[in-house]
Parts: sequence; C-alpha cells; structure tokens
Amino acid sequence: MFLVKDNPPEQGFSLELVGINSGKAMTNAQRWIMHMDMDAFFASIEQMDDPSLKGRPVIVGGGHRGVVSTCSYEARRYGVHSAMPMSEARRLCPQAVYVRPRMRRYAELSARIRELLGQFSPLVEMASVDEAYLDATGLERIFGSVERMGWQLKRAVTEITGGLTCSVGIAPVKFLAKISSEQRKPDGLFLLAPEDVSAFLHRLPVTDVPGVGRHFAAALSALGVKTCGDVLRYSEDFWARRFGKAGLSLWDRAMGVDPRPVVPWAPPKSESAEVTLDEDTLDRELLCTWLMRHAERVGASLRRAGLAGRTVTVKVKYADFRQVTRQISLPERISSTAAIYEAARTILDGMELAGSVRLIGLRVSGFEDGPPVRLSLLDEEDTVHDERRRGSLDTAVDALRERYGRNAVMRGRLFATMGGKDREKAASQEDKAESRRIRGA
Ligand code: TTP
Ligand code: MG
Ligand code: MG
Repeated sequence: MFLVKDNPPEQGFSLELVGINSGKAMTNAQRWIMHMDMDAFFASIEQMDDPSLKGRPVIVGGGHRGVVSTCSYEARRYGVHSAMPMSEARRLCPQAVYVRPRMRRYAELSARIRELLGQFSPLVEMASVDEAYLDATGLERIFGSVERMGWQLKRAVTEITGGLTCSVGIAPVKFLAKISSEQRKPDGLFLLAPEDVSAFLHRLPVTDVPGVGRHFAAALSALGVKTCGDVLRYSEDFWARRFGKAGLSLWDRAMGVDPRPVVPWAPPKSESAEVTLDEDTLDRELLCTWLMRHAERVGASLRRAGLAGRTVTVKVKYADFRQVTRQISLPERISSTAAIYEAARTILDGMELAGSVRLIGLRVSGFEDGPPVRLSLLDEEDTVHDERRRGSLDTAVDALRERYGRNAVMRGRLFATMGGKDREKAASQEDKAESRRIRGA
C-alpha cells in the first residue's frame, strides 16, 4: 500500500511514494519525466487564426533581411527551417505565405498552456515559449499510466489552445524525455521505457544529445564516435581527461544518466532594474539615459518570460538616502522597451527633483490579465498597433543581443546622449546594476 506525501514547502511541492508497511521511504519508485513541445508553434498559431493558411506552407519571420522564426510542416518539405535567412526561404519556397511574428499572441497561448500543465503535475518547468518538462513520477496512480497521462495532456492542450497540437516524450530522465518528444513529431507521443533505454542510446547519434555542438561533434567524429553506443567504447576516465566536463557529461548521457530535476517556474510579480550612480547627479538627461538602459533590461526579461505589465514605477533615491517612488498604470499591458521607457520618462518629467540623485530604478508590474483601464489621451487601437510595431524592433534587438552579447546593440537614444567614455562606463556599470526579480511577495 502506498500513500502520497507532500515534501516540506521549502523544498517545493513534490510527490513521494512511501511504503506504509515498511515505514521506509521508497527510493526505487520509477522516475518519469514528460516533455511536451508544441508543433511548429508560431506557424500553427497563424494557421489556426487564419484558416485560409491551413494545409499551406507558412513561414514566420522578420523582414527581408531577417531570418525564419519557424515554418509550417508543409514548408519544411521544401527544406525551410528555423534560423535560415528569409532570402533563402523565399528561394526554396516562393509560393509560401510569409507572416511577421505576433509575439504577444504567441506569449498569450504559451501562458495558457503553462497554466494547463500545472493541472497535470505540481512540478512543471517551462523550458521555452513552447515546451515544458513535467515530473510525472508517481502520477500513474492518478492517470492510470504515464502514457495515458501523456495522451490526456495532448488532448487538453489542443482544447485549451483552440486546436493546436503538441508532441510528448516520456522517459526516465530529462534529456531522454526531450529527445523522445521529437521522435513522433508532429502530434505524436513516444514513451521510452527504462528497459529500452540502453538499446535506444546504443544507436542514438551523439549530435542528438543536448550540449553536443558542431565543434564537439567534429572532435567526436575524428575519434570515430557517432552514437552514444560508440561513446561507451572509451572509458569514463578517457572522456574526463580528453574533454573535461563536457566529456564527463557526454559519458553520463551515453549511460542514460541525467540527474537534473524539473525546476518549476514561479511567475515573477515584477521585473525591475536599478543603478547606484558613481556620482550623485542633478542631470536629468543622464537619469533618462539610465531609464532607457533599465527599460531595455526589464523589457528584454519580460519578453523572454512572455510577460507584459500595466504598471510602471520609477524609484529615485537622493544623496541623503530619502527615497521616492512614483508609478503610473497604462491602458494595456506593455513589454516593449520603447513603451516602458516612455512611461518611465513621463514619470520622471513629472517629478521635481528634491536634491542630487544617487540611485535610479525602474519597475514593471501588473502582469495579471485585468480589464484594461482606458487612458483618455490614447486611442487604444493606436496603442495596440504601436506595441506591435515596437514588438518587432525588440525582437530584432533581442536576437542580436543573444548572438553578439548584451552591449552589442545600443538604441539611438543611448548612442546620441553618451560619449564613447560614457558608453564604456554604462557597459561596465551595467554589470553592477542590479536587476531584481521579485518572486512571491
Ligand atoms: P521549436 O519548438 O524549436 O520549433 P517549432 O515549435 O516551430 O517546431 P517543432 O514542431 O519542430 O517543435 O521553437 C518554438 C518556437 O520558437 C517556434 O515556433 C518559433 C520560435 N523560434 C524562433 O523564433 N527561432 C528559432 O531559431 C527557433 C528554433 C524557434
Ligand atoms: Mg515546438
Ligand atoms: Mg520548442
């Protein structure tokens, strides 16, 4: 007989099977990790929202010089794939329908999926906008079997999204669950039972193991190592000596070992950034420049997390440590750098500085979906349109930063107001600036 026991809250909620008869914790309960990933996520949403696109090659991506975000399975037949230059996609598949990304719509559906997954397992980790790991250990008892849980989850995802499909992988550890979810894409389910793991790994190409990049793969190929089975032909010691951490990790994976737990994601209540200036200042231009910097950091974090907030707060601390905060509520939730900056700027412009400033901070909160409060000055339609336009600039900037580092791209405003020396200082102060994410309270 078994009972389900909660762990102490500080360790997070998890299910643990305890044998009543023996009175001892049962450590050999089968661990199950489920990985779900939406099929052609952005493109499928476009097809769902515009039924005339169903069954047709659809390519979602940025302007002519941009890259492909993703494409429908119909377009994949022509060799189009994510991260490919749009120009190449146009050459391969000129008849496709080309669509600009609508990040807010995708984030909205992602949030809906995240909420749903929480009803399946207390331990859900959103790994990206369209995929998640669920700890399914012990949940057979609720769903009948872990496979049935997977099918139910697939059905529920399709229902809650209004028609999108996902693929599910179920395996004893995380990396195998992720690889499993790719086995039957699209709209598939693949269960890798513990007794099949070793045969599966034996022929699994090392390039399918997360963490094995192009260079590592080339070095492996030179050793004649193509599959995880080949990895085991050399000793653990060999891998450690030859490739250090990466080698050891590869050995572990080839053995089917992946101790990483599913780490649940708690939505932040706010996103903020602040800086204590090297010298106290009365210079509003400088403060505005810092607000722009903060808006970029906070905006990028929000967009990464698929969040947007209605409340913008500016915090000012004076040289004598007195502190003032002012906030405004907007008619709709925002996440674009420009909109956050504009709101912050409006606040600062309306503040009378009571002395030199030693710290300036910015926070965005109010992520929940409330009924929008109209601000009479702004026409809502315009705001929505504006946020969309800004959204695509942010997507471009975020992508460049991802590739070339945080300081690679500086907006016109920052560039115009900062001299070369100041820009360097901002870059180094950037690292000192505290970006806090307030969880819970
Ligand atoms: P993926 O899950 O990698 O791809 P996908 O959902 O489009 O297709 P699949 O059925 O193979 O899972 O990425 C999820 C979304 O993230 C994708 O729809 C668009 C976006 N994305 C990019 O914008 N750029 C990229 O390079 C990748 C890989 C994804
Ligand atoms: Mg996907
Ligand atoms: Mg994905």
